[in-house]
Amino acid sequence: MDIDLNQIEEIINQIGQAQTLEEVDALYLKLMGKSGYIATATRSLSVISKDQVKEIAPKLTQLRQLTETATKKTRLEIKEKEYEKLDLEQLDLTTFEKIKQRKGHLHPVTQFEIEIAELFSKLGFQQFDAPHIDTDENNFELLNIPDNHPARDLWDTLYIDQSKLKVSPGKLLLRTHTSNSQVHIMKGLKPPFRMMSIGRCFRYENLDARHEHTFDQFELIYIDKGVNMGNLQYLSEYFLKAVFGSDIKVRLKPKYYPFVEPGAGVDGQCIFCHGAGCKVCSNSGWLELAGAGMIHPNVLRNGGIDPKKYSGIAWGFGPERMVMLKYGIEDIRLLKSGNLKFLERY
Ligand code: FA5
Repeated sequence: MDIDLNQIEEIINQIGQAQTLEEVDALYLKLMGKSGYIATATRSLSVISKDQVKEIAPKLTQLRQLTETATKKTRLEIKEKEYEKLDLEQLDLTTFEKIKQRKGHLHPVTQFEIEIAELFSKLGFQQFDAPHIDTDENNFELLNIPDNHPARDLWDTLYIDQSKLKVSPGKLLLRTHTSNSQVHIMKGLKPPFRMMSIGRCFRYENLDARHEHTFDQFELIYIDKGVNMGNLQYLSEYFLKAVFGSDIKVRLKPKYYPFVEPGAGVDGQCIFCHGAGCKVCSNSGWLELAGAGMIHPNVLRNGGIDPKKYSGIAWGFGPERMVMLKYGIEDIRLLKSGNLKFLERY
C-alpha cells in the first residue's frame, strides 16, 4: 500500500498558514482524526514489509509530533492576533479607573456654618440648639413682642394646626428666627456667657433672589457686665472681615427690632455691583446680612437676668446671604434647588 508522506507534510504546512481556529481544527482532523491521513498510514504499517515499517514508522512519529507542534503554535498565533484586534478596538479593561468618580461633599452652606462656628468657638462662644417648633411665647412674647404687636408683621409666621393635639403646650409655630434661642439660653445659664445657635428658620415669605421660605440663621449672644455697642461694632467687623477678607466694607445702620435697644442692621457691600446698585441688592448697593442690637432690658428680665447688673448684645446673621456674597451666587433659591451641577462647584 502507498503511504503518501508528502501529502501529510503539505497539510502540516497548511496548518502553519491557517488564519482561523476553525481552519486549524479542520486540518488537524484531516491528519489526526480516526480516518485522517496519519491514523490511516499508521494502520497501514501492519500490511507493509518490515523494511518499509522501519523506514516509515519513525517518519510517521515525527510527522505526528510536527502536527501537534504546528497546531499548537498556529492556534496561539491566531489568538494573539485576536487580542491585538481587541486592543485596536480600544477595549481598555482598565477604563473603570479613569471614569470620573462622583464624590459627595457637604453642602456649601453647611461647610460655611462649620467654618463660622469654629471661628466663634475660638472667641469663647459655645453652641446651643434651640427647637425648630417652639411656642409663640419663646419666639415672640418673651422677646418683647406681645400678641397683636404690630412688629409681628415683620415675620410671616407659619403656625401649627393644634386642633388634634391632646396636650396643650401653648400656641406652637415654626420658629421664624434663631432668636427663639435667647430666652432658652438665658434661663439655662448664669451670666457672663457667650453663646451661638445655628439652624433652620421658616417664614411664609414672598420668594425672590434674597428670600427663601426655609433658611438658616446664625445667632450670637454675648452677655456680661459692661457689654456695649462698641463690642457689637467690633465683633461685626471682625466676623465679616474674617469671612470676606479685609477689603469688605461693613456698615451698621439703625434698625428696629422689639427685642433690642438700640437695634441695628449689619450690611456688607454688594459684591455684584460694588455698591453701585443691582437687582440682587435691590439697587441699594448693600446686602443686609444680620439684624443685631443691645438686648432689651425686658428680654434680659424674662430670661432671669438683672439688666442693672448685666448688658448683652445679640446678632442674627443669614448664612445663605453670606454664602451668596462669598461665592458670587446671584439667587438664594439655587442653594436649595438640589441642582447637583450647581452644588458641585463648591
Ligand atoms: C431677625 O430674624 C432677628 N431675629 C435678628 C436679630 C437677632 C436682631 C438678634 C437683633 C438681635 P431679620 O428678619 O432681619 O431679623 O433676619 C436676620 C437675617 O436673616 C437677615 O439679615 C438675613 O440675612 C436673614 N434672612 C431673613 N429672612 C430671610 C429669608 N427669607 N431668606 C434668607 N435669609 C433671610
